[in-house]
Amino acid sequence: MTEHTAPMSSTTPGEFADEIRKELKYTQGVTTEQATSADVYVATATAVRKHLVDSWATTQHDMVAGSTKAVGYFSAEFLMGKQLLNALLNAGLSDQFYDAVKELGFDVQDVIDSEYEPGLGNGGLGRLAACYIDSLASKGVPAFGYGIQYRYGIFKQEFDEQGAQVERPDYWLANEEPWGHIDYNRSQRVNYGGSVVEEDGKKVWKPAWSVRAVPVDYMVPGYASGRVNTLRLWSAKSYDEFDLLAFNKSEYVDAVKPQVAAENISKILYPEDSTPQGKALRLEQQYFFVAASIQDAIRVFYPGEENPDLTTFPSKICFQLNDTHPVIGIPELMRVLIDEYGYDWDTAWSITNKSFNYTCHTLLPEALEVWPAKLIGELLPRHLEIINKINEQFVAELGTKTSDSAKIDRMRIVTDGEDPQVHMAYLATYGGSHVNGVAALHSQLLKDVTLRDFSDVYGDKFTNVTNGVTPRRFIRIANPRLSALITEGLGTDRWLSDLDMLEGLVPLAKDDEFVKKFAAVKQANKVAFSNYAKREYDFDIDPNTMVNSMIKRLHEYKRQSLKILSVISQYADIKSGKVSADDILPRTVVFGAKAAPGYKMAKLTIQLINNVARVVNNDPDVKGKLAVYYPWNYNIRLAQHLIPATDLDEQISQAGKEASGTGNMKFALNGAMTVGTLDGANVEIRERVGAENFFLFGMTVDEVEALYAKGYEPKYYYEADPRLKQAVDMVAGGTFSEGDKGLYEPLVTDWLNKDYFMTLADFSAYMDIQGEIETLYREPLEWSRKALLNVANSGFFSSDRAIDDYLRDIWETGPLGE
Ligand code: CR6
Repeated sequence: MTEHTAPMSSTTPGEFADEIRKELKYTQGVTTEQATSADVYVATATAVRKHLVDSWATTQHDMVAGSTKAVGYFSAEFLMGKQLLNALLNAGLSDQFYDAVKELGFDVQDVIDSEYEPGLGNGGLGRLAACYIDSLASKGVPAFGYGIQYRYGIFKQEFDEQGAQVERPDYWLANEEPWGHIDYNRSQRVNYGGSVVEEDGKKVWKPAWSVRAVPVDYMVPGYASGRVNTLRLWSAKSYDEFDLLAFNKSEYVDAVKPQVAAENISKILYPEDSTPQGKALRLEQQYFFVAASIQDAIRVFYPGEENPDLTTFPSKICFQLNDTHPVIGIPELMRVLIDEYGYDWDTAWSITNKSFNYTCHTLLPEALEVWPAKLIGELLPRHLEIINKINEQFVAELGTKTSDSAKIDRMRIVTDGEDPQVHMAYLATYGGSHVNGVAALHSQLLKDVTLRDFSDVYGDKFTNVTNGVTPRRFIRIANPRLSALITEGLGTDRWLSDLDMLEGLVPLAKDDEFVKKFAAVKQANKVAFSNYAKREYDFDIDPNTMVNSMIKRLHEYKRQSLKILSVISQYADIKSGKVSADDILPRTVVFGAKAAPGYKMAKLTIQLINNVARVVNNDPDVKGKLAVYYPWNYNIRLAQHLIPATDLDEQISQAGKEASGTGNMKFALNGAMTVGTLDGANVEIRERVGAENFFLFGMTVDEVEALYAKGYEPKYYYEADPRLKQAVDMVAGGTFSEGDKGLYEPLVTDWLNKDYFMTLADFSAYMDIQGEIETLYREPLEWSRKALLNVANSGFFSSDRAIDDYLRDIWETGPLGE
């Protein structure tokens, strides 16, 4: 007997079909006969929302009326992915949906495909935020996601004839968007510029301009919790409809200028991840959503109160700062408490300190945001004063803790000198209660290296929360075949809200029949992916080859170069007949990655990959043995299709550079084997799944440091390994640029002379482990057994567990009382 705990609405398919018909008619004004798949998608979304509204209202009521502290997750990015299947699952309407759509005479896939994926994030950090609000709701913890509803999300990636990345605007809001509810009645004013004056001994900020922040609310339904939280994304609107005076002079363009400027604030997502963008507009965006959210939280938790007692604020809600982007919230809350509610500095500081916590997502010191004080002063003059005062207090406090003046100097939140700079990570560390890294190794390195001085003095603040991913989207929805098999194996579907239960599969790894079923699931997923790739990209992927994927942002530290050099080497070996036809293990290598538009090396790497794909895929000598595909515009939808179909996953960053990674977790949970370095969360994945079930290679953090210290010379490695030399020479010699030796020159020069991330130094180890990988793959049952053990031992990487860690160690709160 299988136990089913998944939510199940009592609505019948026929009733749900009627609901969809009604929405078509009364909301969209089309008859079922006139309707298109896109209409049916919108009508279904509207109908599902109605199923969730009561729980949404109750959750909000219980949150405000009760005494459970809520969480405000502040994030400049929420990479939500498509909403329909997730909402249906959590509303208990998945089965009814399939039947209802059929009854209405539509193709289910067409309806699902009609949803346009919102791209309001760059990569891991934004997707993590989406997983966390899913888990918070699924645990019944009252929470808000607070962010920005960008009008243009991450660019759409295309490749031109030469294989180079072309960025196209992603005007996602030009499509019907049934999920967000724009609430003009709960807008907030956000001020900028101007100056600070003294009035009656009080500092008064006289801003020069303001923007209206209008909330767009998205329901965040929990899985099997009966709770629905809110993702509140702010959209910028102008107050000055237009300047009539200018208009009368027929200067229409001038008349709408302020309006256009104001609305620019939420217009576009910056497409850089891991590198800060020191642009004024970016700071405007950061302040915009944070200021609106803080006012909003006060409105929500002290409804109608003129003079709320804000000393209770930290018991109502705490704010998590997702990276440094929302750190301006610290001086903002100070300003609100002192200037608007009349608290003294110390009281305000105590409230602020308890209200904020900070998650750091990087190890690269240059990736921590630093703003010129001058820029902050121009845009937020009162905040700069407050930041300076925080800095003075901090430096004085440090004086009582250490006599090391050089250290105090290094730690200053605002640097000394002519052009002072504000260190947002330092402000966050001092201004909040806790700082966490995102994997065990990362948190250790934060303490030992990146924020070492701070951990010396404020050691208690530092903690680790290893990232996690939601099993609802990344197993249940992305991989229904595997979900069904897990449920069969465990005799229950409760694992979907308690992922540690996957351990119950460990004994089944000894059962050959079960392992064969598991292998059959993977094979079916590969066939499904091959069909998808044909439909979407016109690729001809052979599902009987090993599917080997590398999907993530394009970054030098992630080392897509290492992968493509190895592919080139394999290609050369097959072509030269060095390996006999019988020894070749047919492989399909799939890349997915966007590069920041201004990141030249990354873009050149994309071009190289595309051209290697072109050469390899058109070469009859390697047909059926090696193929390379690069589906453009990697997004969550593609991830949901590719991850379940992958045999081998690449996590090959230079040790000490990837803070965590979350793709690695999704792959392990979907039964891919990983080839990886001891970096980020790979370390913990390997510990949990077992060293024998993980393909480890490459230098460790210590070895990397030692090599830097010794003086790294990439040419030495190039000369030492003929496979590497051949691969680099082929790139340099024009094999992948129709004889043009200039095209990849910047890449080749970098590899041979600088190679900061030591791709060349790790190349031999990477090639050597391929033998081990291929040997195991030739034993399908053993491979599948190990892959199954990856699934069984990866329950720890659920975002539900990560949220438990945050609740226990950082937020000190939990589910709403009944
Ligand atoms: N780029 C890290 O690089 C981590 C995510 C989420 C990143 C990545 O290793 O898994 O955050 N960092 O914690 C930043 O965005 C600054 C990322 O996504």
